[in-house]
Order: sequence, then C-alpha cells, then structure tokens
Amino acid sequence: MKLYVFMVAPNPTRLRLILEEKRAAGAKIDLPEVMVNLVQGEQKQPEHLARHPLGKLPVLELDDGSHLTESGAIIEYLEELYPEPPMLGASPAERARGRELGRIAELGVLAPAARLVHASKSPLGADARPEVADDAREALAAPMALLDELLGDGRPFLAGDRPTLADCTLAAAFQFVRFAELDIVSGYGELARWDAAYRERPAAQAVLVA
Ligand SMILES: N[C@@H](CCC(=O)N[C@@H](CS)C(=O)NCC(=O)O)C(=O)O
Repeated sequence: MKLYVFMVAPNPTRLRLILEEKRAAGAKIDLPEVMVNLVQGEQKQPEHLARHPLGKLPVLELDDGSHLTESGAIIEYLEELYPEPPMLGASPAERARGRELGRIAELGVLAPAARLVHASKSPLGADARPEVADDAREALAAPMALLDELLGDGRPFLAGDRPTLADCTLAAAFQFVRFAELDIVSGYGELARWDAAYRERPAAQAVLVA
C-alpha cells in the first residue's frame, strides 16, 4: 500500500497523525508516503486524477492497484488493519464517542477552518472572500465553545485519557490555521491548553510543521 499526502493539508495531516500515534505506541506500520504538491497543482494532473477523479488528497493506493479516497474511509480501513492502539476507542461505547467527537472536530472545526483559510490567505491561491471568511468564523464559534467546555474538566484529550481521531483532526485543523498566520484558538483557554500539550507529543512533532 501507499499513501498520497501533502504537508499541512488538514485531511492528509489528520491521517498521518493517527498513523504516527500508532507508531509511537509501538505499532509496525510500513506505509510509504508519496507527496502530491497541492501548491503546484499536481492534484489536478492526469496522473493524480487517475487515483482520485476529484483531484484531492489523501488517497490510499491498495496492493491490488485500486485507490481509496475520503480521509474518513481511509482512517476506518487503517484502523481495522492496525487496531493497536485504538484511535477511535476500545469498546463499542468508546468508539461511538470517538466517532461523535471525530465528526464534531471534522465538520464543526476542520471544515470551517479550511474555509476560513482559503477565503482569507489560501495557500492554493484562491481569491480572498471576506464574507465567506466571516461566515466560517461564525460557524466555528459553537463547536469551538463545545470542545472548550468538554476539556474544562482537565482531561488531556477530547475523549478522555487517550488520544483519538478527534484530537488528530483538531490538531490538523489548528495547524492549517497557524500555517496561514490566522488565529482561531485565542479566547478558548482549554483548547489553547490542549493545543500546546498535543503539539509536544512525538506524533505531533513528527508530522506538524507549523
Ligand atoms: N472529504 C475529503 C476532503 C478532501 C480534501 O478537500 N482534501 C484537500 C486537502 S485537505 C485537497 O486535496 N485540496 C486540494 C484541492 O481541492 O485542489 C476527505 O476527507 O478526504
């Protein structure tokens, strides 16, 4: 298998963080990464469109040469192949909570954060659209407040004592915003505490560049 990714891009990054969390805990995962340069538009070249007709990342190339797209589907597949340590949860109830928080982090934070970045200072060269950026900031407010409140009991990770998909997704979203020299964390004390602590983790140090 082979993983097509690019630095800083949030969906590839959350996937890479999950893999590094597993490796840091001792999992042996031999999954080469190939960079597809989004800034140079390589994702829209025929070679990559043959892997992903929508021209996006990440893509997992399977051993039979076929391709799996959508970070959520790839994450669930890799979770089944490499179940330790579990990055969704260790029991049905924990996995349900992991998926719930993962969706809040993805749809409530990563997606509007990516909209904010692309509408403000897009690394891919999209035109600035101030009204879209304002809408994105408004969309971020409730999910950020919810996650901030959740962390208010002093838990180290969103789902409790262990990192899950939700932490990896949030860390990927925050990195993308930092890379664009924007700020969405100020004013959320618990999320700022979580962010500083998460960035110290070996997995974060191995993957994050901003
Ligand atoms: N829903 C998709 C989103 C994929 C996506 O938008 N990927 C971004 C990087 S985070 C991308 O490839 N952007 C390049 C482009 O749209 O040209 C997933 O979760 O994989």
